[in-house]
Amino acid sequence: MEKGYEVHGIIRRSSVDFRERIAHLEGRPGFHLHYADLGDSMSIVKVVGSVRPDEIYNLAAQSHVQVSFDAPEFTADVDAVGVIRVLEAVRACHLEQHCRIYQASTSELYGKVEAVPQNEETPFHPYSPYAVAKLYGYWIVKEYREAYGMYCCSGILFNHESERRGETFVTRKITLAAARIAQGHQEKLFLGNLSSRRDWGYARDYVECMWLMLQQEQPDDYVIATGVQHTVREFATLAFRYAGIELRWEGEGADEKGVCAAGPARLVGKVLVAVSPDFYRPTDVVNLLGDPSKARRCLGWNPSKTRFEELVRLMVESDMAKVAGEGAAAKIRTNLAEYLEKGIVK
Ligand code: F7E
Repeated sequence: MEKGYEVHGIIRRSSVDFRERIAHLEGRPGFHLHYADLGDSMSIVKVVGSVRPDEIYNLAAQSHVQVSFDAPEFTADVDAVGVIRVLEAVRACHLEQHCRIYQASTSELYGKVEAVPQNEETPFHPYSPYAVAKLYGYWIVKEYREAYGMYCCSGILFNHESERRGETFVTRKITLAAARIAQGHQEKLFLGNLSSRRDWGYARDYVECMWLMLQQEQPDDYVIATGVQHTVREFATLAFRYAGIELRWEGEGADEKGVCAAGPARLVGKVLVAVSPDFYRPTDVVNLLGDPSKARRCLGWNPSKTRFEELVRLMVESDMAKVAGEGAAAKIRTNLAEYLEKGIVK
């Protein structure tokens, strides 16, 4: 919207409304929402036909890797067949020579990695139902580009995080827990594989790159990453540090623990982080590191705009404020109950 676009988004019908992450956009001129679902071809055809978009950004997916083991069929329907529904909707509306399409592909395609770091030439080895479904999306986009001359691209994005990240992905789970523990609202954080390595970047920077991909003369696929890798353990250490808590790691494997070495007196010596095998995956991708040279060279994109430390700081600061706000709101509610009881307010 900052670029002056009129933006049409699709939302799914649900009995409860979770629109917190776009609440700041609703009601703005040039921002429109439509009910549609990637599992329902006609709904996509109707929206594409009425809006006649210049650009489509398909970020819709069942995007949680662990959940894809529990819901593999749904994941395949939305993440694989959903892509063809978008491509076919564009063709059905005779927009294939006009509308440019961005497909959110993923570093999970490299899965059980065959080389480190990974670039556009690295062989894929998907290692979850999510990754297998996304691999179909990647290839069908390439196919439609070659078969019909459509301007469609896949961005092979490595993990991109922000203050708005869903609370069950590991980064946000950690920053929110660090903020809650620091402010006395949570005792302990349970995680899975602490040694898993990821190339984490800032979503805001990556979205800029998605847009750049659609502004080129020729469509192409690009790896988007920072080229820097950290473990889950390192992310947690830094996040707790920004929340005012120094962690000391003890033990190994399922017995590893993050103990409070320094911080608020009530926490020192306590186990704040522990491992729970509930968060282990049947197959886990453990060594992702992207090589963003092509995006830097061809798109002029800067992979180091927001560094790892800055990303963790932004996320922790946001969650510290959020938790403090929730705490204040809870306190107001408690005071109100007391005032009502004492007849101070009616
Ligand atoms: O896991 C390990 C976990 O769920 C990262 C999605 O956006 O990025 C994301 O996929 C790592 C894994 O993201 C916990 O085993 C340890 O090795 O944050 P995550 P992801 O699976 O990398 C890619 C690019 C996508 O395309 C996906 O859509 O962290 N881990 N302990 C944990 N992960 C979670 N979720 N929870 C834990 O407690």
